[in-house]
Amino acid sequence: MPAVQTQPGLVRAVQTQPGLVRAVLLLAALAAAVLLFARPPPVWRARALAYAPADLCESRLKPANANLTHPVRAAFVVLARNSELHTLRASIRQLEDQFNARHRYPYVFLNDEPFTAEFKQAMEWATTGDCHFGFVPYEHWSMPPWVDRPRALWAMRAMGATVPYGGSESYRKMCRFESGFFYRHPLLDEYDYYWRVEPGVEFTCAIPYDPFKYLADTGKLYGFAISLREFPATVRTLWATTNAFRAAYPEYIAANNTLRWLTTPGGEYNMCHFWSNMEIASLAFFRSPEYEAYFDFLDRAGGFFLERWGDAPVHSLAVAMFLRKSQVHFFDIGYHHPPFQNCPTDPEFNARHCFCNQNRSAIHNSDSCTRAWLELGPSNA
Ligand SMILES: Nc1nc2c(ncn2[C@@H]2O[C@H](COP(=O)(O)OP(=O)(O)OP(=O)(O)O)[C@@H](O)[C@H]2O)c(=O)[nH]1
Ligand SMILES: *[C@@H]1O[C@H](CO)[C@@H](O)[C@H](O)[C@H]1NC(C)=O
Ligand SMILES: *[C@@H]1O[C@H](CO)[C@@H](O)[C@H](O)[C@H]1NC(C)=O
Ligand SMILES: *[C@@H]1O[C@H](CO)[C@@H](O)[C@H](O)[C@H]1NC(C)=O
Ligand SMILES: [Mg+2]
Repeated sequence: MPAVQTQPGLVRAVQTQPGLVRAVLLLAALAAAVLLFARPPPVWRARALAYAPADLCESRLKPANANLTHPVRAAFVVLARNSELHTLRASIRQLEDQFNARHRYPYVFLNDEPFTAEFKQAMEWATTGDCHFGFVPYEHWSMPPWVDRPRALWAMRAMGATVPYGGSESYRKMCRFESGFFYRHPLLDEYDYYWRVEPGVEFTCAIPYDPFKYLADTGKLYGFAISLREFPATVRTLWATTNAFRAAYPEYIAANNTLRWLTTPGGEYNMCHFWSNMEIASLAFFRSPEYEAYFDFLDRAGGFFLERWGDAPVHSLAVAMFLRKSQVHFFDIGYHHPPFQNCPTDPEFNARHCFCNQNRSAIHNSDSCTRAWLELGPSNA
């Protein structure tokens, strides 16, 4: 009669070990409370929802590349619309001629809408590297649910035509995606470095070395070609929010950081930023706990929509907080994203390998912050 025996056994356990039972009941109650009330914070909830349906991610591998090994796990990352096929094709042909035909690094194309068959075929033909086409899920391309939508729409209308894309919601989604999500796309999982390429840019000189390998060999984490000053109206509270982040996470701020590059003598933001449409950088930098904490902090503040925070100042403020000067590299390559360009300074290199005019280089523009970057003295932080 085992059933009869276990009943008194249980009763005896309750009588002799009331502490244990109380602990079990308390744990059960706690578990119920957690399940019922403690929903994850919005950022994590949004991230948990994110997915990239398998049928919207496609890899087109070139048989000739089957046995190719690269010195660095790296890829070009191109966010583009189907309608940008032709301007992108022109940019990629130049990139291939000036650099990639000799290296055959792969490409990752991303879009918030499915790529058309025509787009995929054109990119496959324009490139020497393997092509991967990825879909950006809604959760990574949207105004998050915790942003006050009427207030955001009002802010967009108010900014309107006073600054480029001031009234555009899709531009804001793009900036948020490029700030906090591109590096989380599953198609990037197998890479350590990326090079951002946009439709319509030009590569005006041969690139006779491998920038990815250069970063890896030197232990540098971020590279840029052009720096500029941001439109103040787009980042009204970005600096205050960044200061709040620094106060909340002092352990994340590098001892020898480069914040002095982008602050005024009065301690305000001087609007300097690396122009992020061309960056060659480490993905580990973006995937780091400090970068992710910074992005989440900004995302919760809502400024991507309540103002028009660009991914360029966001990346730059992160670089300035988390990296030393020696971890950042100025790639003096021939690069043109209208209306600004970088044209290499060395006259002999320029004459032999370029079709740009050094006099037109953004480094001569008073809005460029590149000279200030190069002349930045040692940190006294
Ligand atoms: N798929 C997709 N890509 C977009 C969208 N908006 C912008 N992009 C891409 O995001 C990048 C930045 O957008 P751009 O329009 O070039 O913005 P910008 O560089 O600040 O400004 P301009 O180049 O002067 O227009 C480019 O690679 C675009 O192709 C969009 O709605 N959907
Ligand atoms: C790749 O390597 C395999 C095994 O060595 C070989 O059979 C194949 O022909 C190679 N493919 C190419 C494209 O070189
Ligand atoms: C910061 O820079 C100083 C001077 O170059 C150096 O002595 C110190 O070790 C650096 N600190 C860190 C944490 O890199
Ligand atoms: C660049 O500017 C200098 C000084 O004004 C001038 O002498 C030179 O011819 C210019 N170069 C080109 C390629 O226009
Ligand atoms: Mg652009």
